[in-house]
Amino acid sequence: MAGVDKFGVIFTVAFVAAMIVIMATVLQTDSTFAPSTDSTPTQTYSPPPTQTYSPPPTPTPQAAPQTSSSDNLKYTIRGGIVDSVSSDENHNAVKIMMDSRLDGQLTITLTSDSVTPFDDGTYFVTVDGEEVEFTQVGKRLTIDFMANSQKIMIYGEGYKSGGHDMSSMGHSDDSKEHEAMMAADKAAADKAAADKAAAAKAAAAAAKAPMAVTIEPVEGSGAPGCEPECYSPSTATISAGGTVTFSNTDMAPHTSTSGTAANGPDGVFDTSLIMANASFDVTLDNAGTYPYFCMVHPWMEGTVIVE
Ligand SMILES: [Cu+2]
Repeated sequence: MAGVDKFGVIFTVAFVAAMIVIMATVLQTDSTFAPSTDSTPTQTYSPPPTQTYSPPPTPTPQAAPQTSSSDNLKYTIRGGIVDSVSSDENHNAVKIMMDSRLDGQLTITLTSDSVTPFDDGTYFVTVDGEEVEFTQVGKRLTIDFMANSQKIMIYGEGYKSGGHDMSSMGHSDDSKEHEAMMAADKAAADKAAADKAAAAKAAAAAAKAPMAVTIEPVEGSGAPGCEPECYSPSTATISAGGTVTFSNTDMAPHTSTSGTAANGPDGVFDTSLIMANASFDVTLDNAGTYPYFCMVHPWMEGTVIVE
């Protein structure tokens, strides 16, 4: 019995001790849930920030838009990189040199300083010398280009109207524009030459000999001494089919007889004697040079040229 009791006492003591520990634990635990009746701040648990791994952005130069500004022009490009942007004042143009490995698109915002648009506010764009379509919103142009394109030119007022300066066209990297402009200039020159020829022809027509002319004996031609210009004009020119009016404004009667005083009349025409204040018309249809003289005063000689 004593052994049993001893064991029971030890068990009881151990049990009580265990209960005390349990109660203490429960009470302590309860205290954390009890409403706070004093100013002791409630302990709250704040977990440390979760560390998350963010890989650095993978550089993708061919696909990522490259945005920058050069020469005060803002642009964005896809499919390539821009090497340079510059204004070409001689051509009133902006030149964009680029390296494109893919089909891409350039969006650029122009300024009044860089290139002046045409009167309607638009521009003229070439990619490697070929005119291309583009989208324009205000001064922002969006230009598509093919892979391996190297140069975009944006032209404004003065390009189409021929305002470029010939002396400034020697840039080796402008060879295609140069050739295009030379071709345009040649066409313009050809047209100018054609216009000039047409004008010359018109001028020649305007300068064509008249269809009528009046020839008069000079005053006092009835006596020697007026030669070799006893008729005025002494050489007259008319067009074929034109008419020569021999008008006698002198006091003496005269004739105008084709031929020469030396060889006599040749029979082409003869006014016969024209009295003072009278006249005689001769119509000549065939081109040629017709000498004539006065039968009365053989020192009077003249020439009619028919063209
Ligand atoms: Cu005469």
